[in-house]
Amino acid sequence: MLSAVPGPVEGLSYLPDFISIADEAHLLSKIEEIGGVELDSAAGQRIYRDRGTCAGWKDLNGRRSMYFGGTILPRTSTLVPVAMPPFMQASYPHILDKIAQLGLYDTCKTSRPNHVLLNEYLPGQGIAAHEDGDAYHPVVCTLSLGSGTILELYEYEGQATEEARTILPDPIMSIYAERRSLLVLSGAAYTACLHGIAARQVDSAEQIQRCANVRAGLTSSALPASQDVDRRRRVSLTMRHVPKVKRLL
Ligand SMILES: O=C(O)CCC(=O)C(=O)O
Repeated sequence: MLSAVPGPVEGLSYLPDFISIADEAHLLSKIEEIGGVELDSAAGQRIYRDRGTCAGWKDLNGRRSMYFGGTILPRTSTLVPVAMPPFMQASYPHILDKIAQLGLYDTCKTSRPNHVLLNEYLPGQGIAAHEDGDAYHPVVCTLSLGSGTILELYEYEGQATEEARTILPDPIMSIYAERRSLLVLSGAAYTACLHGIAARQVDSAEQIQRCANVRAGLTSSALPASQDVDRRRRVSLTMRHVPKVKRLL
């Protein structure tokens, strides 16, 4: 069951074991295939193939990312749609159907996310605190594959204005996103906070125990109590709904 995570910020929900171990292995192998990495021996550089789905790893801010569903035009926040790969859409493990069943997107035209951003984090990599912005319906679901991590929420200092916004250095709340879990950001967590992942090799037992979902007993029983946890390669699927979609002729 998707549970609201109690804490100083409203709008976080968490569902451990959203997918099975077999689903996770299947998704990771399909992502590997569609990532299409090959080495350009002449230039000695990695080349990532685009297989007609807009997919293929791209280097972005020191880690690899790719997206499914199409490109979002920055000026108009409009999605130029491209079919998702079958393993996201029409076939096993039916992730987007499972998300639709949670009812989080019932007010959206298609009742489900239409855009998926994949981020790969190697141990020691993270993502700087940021907001997702208003191109999306303000409900974001993140599925973690391969490794857990700690997502931290940050606030702006005082009455922030668009021009002068200082981010408070200490997170206001943290969540342990276990592998195979679904984390949902909505409400104030989406609209009033920033989120990020510290670049670390290991999450200490203390850091994990501070996480609001761990304190509330919402994590899976497989999470080791009072142990440091090494980060491994993690692939996250951040699923969002873009309300404005360009009609293709
Ligand atoms: O990988 C994650 O869990 C977070 C990703 C994220 O914040 C983003 O892509 O905007």
